[in-house]
Order: sequence, then C-alpha cells, then structure tokens
Amino acid sequence: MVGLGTTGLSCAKYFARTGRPFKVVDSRQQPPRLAELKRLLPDVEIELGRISAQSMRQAGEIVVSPGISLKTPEIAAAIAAGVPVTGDVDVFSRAAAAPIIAVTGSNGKSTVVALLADIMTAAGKNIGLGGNLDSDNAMAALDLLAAGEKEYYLLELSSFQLETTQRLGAEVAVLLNLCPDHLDRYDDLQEYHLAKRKIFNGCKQVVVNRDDVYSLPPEDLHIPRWEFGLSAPTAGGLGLLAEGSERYLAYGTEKIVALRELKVFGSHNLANALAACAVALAVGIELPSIRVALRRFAGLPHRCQWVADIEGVAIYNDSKGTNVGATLAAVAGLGAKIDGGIVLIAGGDGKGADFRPLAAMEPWLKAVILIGRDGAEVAAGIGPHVEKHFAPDLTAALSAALNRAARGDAILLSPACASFDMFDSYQQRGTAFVKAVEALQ
Ligand code: UMA
Ligand code: ADP
Repeated sequence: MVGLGTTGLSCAKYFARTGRPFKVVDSRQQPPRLAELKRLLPDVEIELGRISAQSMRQAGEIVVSPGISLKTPEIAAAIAAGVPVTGDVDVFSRAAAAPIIAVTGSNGKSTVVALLADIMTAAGKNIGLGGNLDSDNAMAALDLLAAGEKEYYLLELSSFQLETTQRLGAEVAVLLNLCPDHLDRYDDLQEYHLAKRKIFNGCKQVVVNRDDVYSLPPEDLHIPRWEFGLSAPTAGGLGLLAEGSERYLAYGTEKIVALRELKVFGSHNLANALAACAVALAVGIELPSIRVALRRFAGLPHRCQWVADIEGVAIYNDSKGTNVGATLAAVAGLGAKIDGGIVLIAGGDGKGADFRPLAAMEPWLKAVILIGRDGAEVAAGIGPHVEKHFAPDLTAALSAALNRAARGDAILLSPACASFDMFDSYQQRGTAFVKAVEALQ
C-alpha cells in the first residue's frame, strides 16, 4: 500500500478488517495518518521516507493512493514487471453491496455530489457519501463499507482515483465537464480525459452534459442516457425553460424550480443543479424531493461564497477555483450578477496549466492581484489590458484589491491554481482569506 493519508488509512483498516496481509509505504517520514495507524493497528509493517523499488517489485499487488502518480519510477518499474496495481475505489467497487452513483469532471463535482446528497436525503434514502469529496459528512470510499448498510453509495471521484479503477460498475455515472487540470500528473488533456472516462466502465445508466463533448460515454455504450444542458430541454432531457420574464430549471416540458428560487449563482451552478436533478431522476427520485433540496441548497464553503460587504464592495471566496475553467466560470457567474467590475485575486501552484484562456475574463475585470509561485504566469495569461499588481500574501492582496475596488464592485479570490505553494489546502487558503476580511471589519 503506497500512501498514508486519508486513503491509506482507510485501506489499512479495510485490509485489517478483511484479514488481508499488507505493508504500508510512504515517501514521507511523517505521513499525516501515521499516529492513527499506529494506534489502531500497532502491528502493521510500515516503511517510511522513500518508496523502495524492491518493496514495489515484491508486492503481490500495489494499492496506490490517489496523490501518488503511477509514473513514480519505482511503481512504474513494478507495473512494467507485471505487479498488479489498484486503488481504493477499485477495491471498494468490488466489495460494495449497494448501487454506486459516481460523479467526476474537472469542476463542479463536490457541488453536484453535495446537492445530490441533499436531494436523496430529502427523498428519505439512506446514502453513503464520500470518495474525493472532502466534507464533514463524507468518508474515504473504503470507510463507507464499515458505516452500516446503505441504499446507495454516492461518490465523487477524481481522475487519480479512476486511473486505478478497472470496472466501477456504477448504477449511474456522470463526467460533468472537462478542462485542462493536473497537467503536472498527465502528459496532456487526452491522458487526463482517458482516466476520467474509466467512470463509464460497466455503468448501467449515464448522465451526459450536452454542452461538453468530453462528457460523452463511449459510442458503443447502449444504456439509458439522461441529458442536461443550459439550452431548452430536449425531450426527456433537462435544461432551462423561459416563460415570460421567468426562467426555470426544467425536465422536458415540466418546470422544476424558477432560477430566482435558487441560492447559488452563475451558469456553472445551473449546470450543476441540472446534473444533480438528472442523476436523481435516473435513480427514480420524484420532483417534490428534488425541489425541496434545490430551494435549500446554498452551495459549499470556498466555492463562490459570499464573505462580507466592505463599504459597498462585496467580497467572495472561491478558493476551490483551482484551475482555469473554474476561475473562468466564477468570474463570468459573478460578473453577470453584479453591476460593477471584479478585482480578482489569483495565482498559486499552477500545476503546469496554460493560463491564456483567462484572457476571456477581461470584460469583467477591473484589476488582478497576483499571489504565489506562479502568479507571473497567471498574469501573462490574462494579457496586457488588465491592471495588475503582485502581492506577497493574502492580506496584502486583499488590501491591494480594496484600494482598486469601488462601491458596486466585487473582490473575488479564485486563484486558478492549487494552494500548495503557500498553504496545506484550498480550505486553509480560503479560511486565511476569510480571516483577513474579518480583520478589516
Ligand atoms: N504523498 C507523498 N508521498 C506518499 C503518499 C502521498 O508525498 O507516499 C503526498 C501526495 O503527493 C499528495 C498528498 O501526499 O500531495 C496526499 O496524497 P494522498 O493520496 O495520501 O491523499 P489522501 O489524504 O488519501 O486524500 C485523497 C484525495 N487527495 C488527493 O487525491 C490528492 C482527497 O481529495 C480525498 O478526499 C481523499 O483521498 C479521500 O478519498 C482531496 C483532493 O485535493 C480533496 N483531491 C484532488 C482534487 O480534488 O483536485 C484530486
Ligand atoms: P470540484 O469538486 O470538481 O473541484 P466544486 O464543486 O468544488 O468542484 O467547485 C470548484 C470550483 O469550480 C468552484 O469554486 C467554481 O469556481 C468552479 N465550478 C463549479 N462548478 C463548475 C462547473 N459546472 N463548470 C465550471 N466551473 C465550475
């Protein structure tokens, strides 16, 4: 087993429960869940500080945590020598007794899964919630198997988890959208897409985003298909319906809710809501439960989350905007909502991305404040016509942003980058930003 984070610990507990012998390996001297593993399973063999080629070659099977690339030389060599490789979601899918609902995509996974969880709970379903989703009520996939019987498992899945999953066999699978991300792990978009497409292996129904060709399942997959998109609904599909001055989320000709009843904003969140509705309908959930949850859902923290108004300037935390597509969606969504312009705070660990598509944000932007290791690359992508300023940390970035914003404008932290150059996680970055805002009030 390689990795002793959340996944590694869940695998260790599972293998111990099921009586399978294993050894834990982590390249770090102090992996995050070491103390917990030693407390729960004191006799387990642990190898720290490096991933030894010999341990990899001698393994009967290597269970790789998602944060570790299969291209890690010692692992790649073992794979080439014929050692089978797997991951926690693969192991989970072979053991799960209830149907799996699986959601992947470059952006919107957590939002769709959280909304779906609300919908299914409103419908009285007993669900196990987890996978990549990082929230208080979610668990690593294998931990779900020890959490009692469930009617459905609802999983957010990353490309890293799918990479090692052979045949998920989901009841419903959805690849929400695709934009370049994780290009520090993949050679190109195609390799990233191939990993994501493993979500369709063995699935029984599929939900498709008709606005994104990357969302399509393989052509030879002849199974029930539920479509969603931001245009008018196709027959039997989901979309947006206009009637007079009112617009609705709709299923065919049936209205679900009016857009003004939703608490979340931005076209991307309309797409997310439609995706969640489509999956819910696929598993037979009725519209009344869907409506209750849609009206209540206020979004997740760190995703286009309103923080405060300071002298007429609204401040938003979108720390989870960790790739170019996410930041484009956040800026367009907020830009359409406010009267003024946006002062964007962006930059961080760029994960090898091409930032040039960010030039499309220009009409919405008043200025950009850049932070982090790859701030200059982000700045170059945005192009020469937007005012730019570099800041050493988030507090300085906020004060520079406030200097440039006027009443009616908004300040948006949406970095288009991961946080790891300055913080432990996107949550820590978002929380630091919120604290910096609170310190001004
Ligand atoms: N690491 C090492 N050496 C090792 C093993 C890991 O340096 O030997 C490093 C990795 O490079 C990585 C970090 O440790 O930077 C964490 O890796 P991990 O595989 O141990 O991660 P877990 O703690 O098991 O958390 C993972 C997911 N994280 C990643 O895929 C990076 C969590 O998703 C997920 O909630 C959890 O499993 C349970 O399923 C978080 C995430 O950031 C939210 N996901 C990425 C994203 O959403 O973009 C993919
Ligand atoms: P994920 O779990 O895939 O990272 P989240 O639901 O956590 O997705 O949203 C992360 C960020 O991506 C949000 O903060 C927002 O900026 C952006 N986003 C959310 N949904 C979408 C979407 N459907 N299309 C494009 N960007 C989106």
